Amino acid sequence: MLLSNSFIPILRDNPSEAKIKSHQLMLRVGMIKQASAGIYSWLPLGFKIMKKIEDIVRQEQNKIGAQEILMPTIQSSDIWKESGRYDDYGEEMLRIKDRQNRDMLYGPTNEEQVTEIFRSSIKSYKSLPQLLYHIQWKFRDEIRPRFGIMRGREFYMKDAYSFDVSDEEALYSYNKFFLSYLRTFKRLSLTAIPMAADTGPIGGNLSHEFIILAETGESKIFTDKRIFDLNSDDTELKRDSLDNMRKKYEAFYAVTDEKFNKKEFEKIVTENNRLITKGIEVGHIFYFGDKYSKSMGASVDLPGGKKDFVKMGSYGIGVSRLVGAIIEAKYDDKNEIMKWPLSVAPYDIALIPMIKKNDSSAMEKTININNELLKNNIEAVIDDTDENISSKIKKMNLIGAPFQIIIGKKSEGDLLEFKEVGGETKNIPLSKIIETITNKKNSI
Ligand code: P5A
Repeated sequence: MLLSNSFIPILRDNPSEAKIKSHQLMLRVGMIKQASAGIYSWLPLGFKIMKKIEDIVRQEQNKIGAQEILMPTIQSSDIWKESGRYDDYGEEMLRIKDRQNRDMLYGPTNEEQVTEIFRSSIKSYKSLPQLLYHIQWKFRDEIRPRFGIMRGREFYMKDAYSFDVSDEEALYSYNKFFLSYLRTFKRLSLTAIPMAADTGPIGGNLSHEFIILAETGESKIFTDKRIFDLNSDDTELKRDSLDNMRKKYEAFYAVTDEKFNKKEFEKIVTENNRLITKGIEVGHIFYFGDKYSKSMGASVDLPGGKKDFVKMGSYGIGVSRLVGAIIEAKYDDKNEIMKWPLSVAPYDIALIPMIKKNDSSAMEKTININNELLKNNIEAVIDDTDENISSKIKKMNLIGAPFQIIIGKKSEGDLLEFKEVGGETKNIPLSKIIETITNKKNSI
């Protein structure tokens, strides 16, 4: 991609309305454009990154056997009246009337809609479990939309729903999502800690929020810091293995402020292991049994001829919020350097030619390099403008491709001036650069 042809409107300075670094960077490099309070258009750079995040989320859902569907953004109020949440949800729900004067709404979440789909087709325990998910826009008329897309009114969410025959089976499903969340956030190069949390308007009594540490986060957390040393690498999709994984995490104190109890915290966690800090909630999972299936009549035939209401859970990831969360975790705002994890980087590498007047050689060399990169599935962004080299590097540091090649005096013959952002500059041949990037990509 040539920068001169791109729609990446970069601002010289940080926009004054943005209070946290993710919001600043997103406006500064033109990833998003506000349409109205808490509602944004996604411009090419931001959209590209969000789509890459979405792909990883999708792959990890598919790996645990969840099936993708797409439910509408606009829902009928009838199903919400059945579940009893039409009145409970309050002013956060955007209510709409159609031309027939029917009450409609812009979905803030989809428990009712998916239960309605389930009950109309699945009648027997033999068809269980069912894990369904979609990735769709939501609307919540938040009192205080802020920090850009972090707390938007319109936002992009992956929401999954599980249907099982018993509590025991439902917890197996819950644990599959628990694992898939740990794997998803790891691939996004984030350390997200599962924390016992309140269930709020979704309901139920078992719930975990997945939180990444960030000073600017809205969630207050209280935890035993040893939980950060855990990983789920050896967990398999089997009952015992999943059970052990969740137990391993639950063995450490980790809660949000709604669940915090000072006495308990100080009793269980020794002083040097206590961590009280803030974080960003990037995912939230719930188990609520028959809360929706009972009120909406979603039951299945059991082996002995009896019927029972299915046991359900729901599982959310804030896909649009993750764009901001990754910036909060990775952006060095003092030096104005963003390094996107290779798994979601908008471009793999930046090519920065030093272009002299009446001399096309640097640009020709750059195009040749780009052709070689393309053959190897490496996507580059090329600064073909005639700005000076330091402002070009500044721009590329904000765009955040994780690698850079400067095609100038120090790139002679076969040896190119190459660096991984944040690392040392090396003079190496293109073949070596391709090998380095390909190896890193393959290990994601
Ligand atoms: C779980 C899936 C639910 O809605 N129903 C379906 C359940 N959970 S939740 O915690 O309310 O939301 C899931 C995730 O969505 C993100 N999120 C937001 N992102 C941006 N702006 C918002 N206003 C917003 N509200 C929620 C969070 O990442 C949350 O974990």
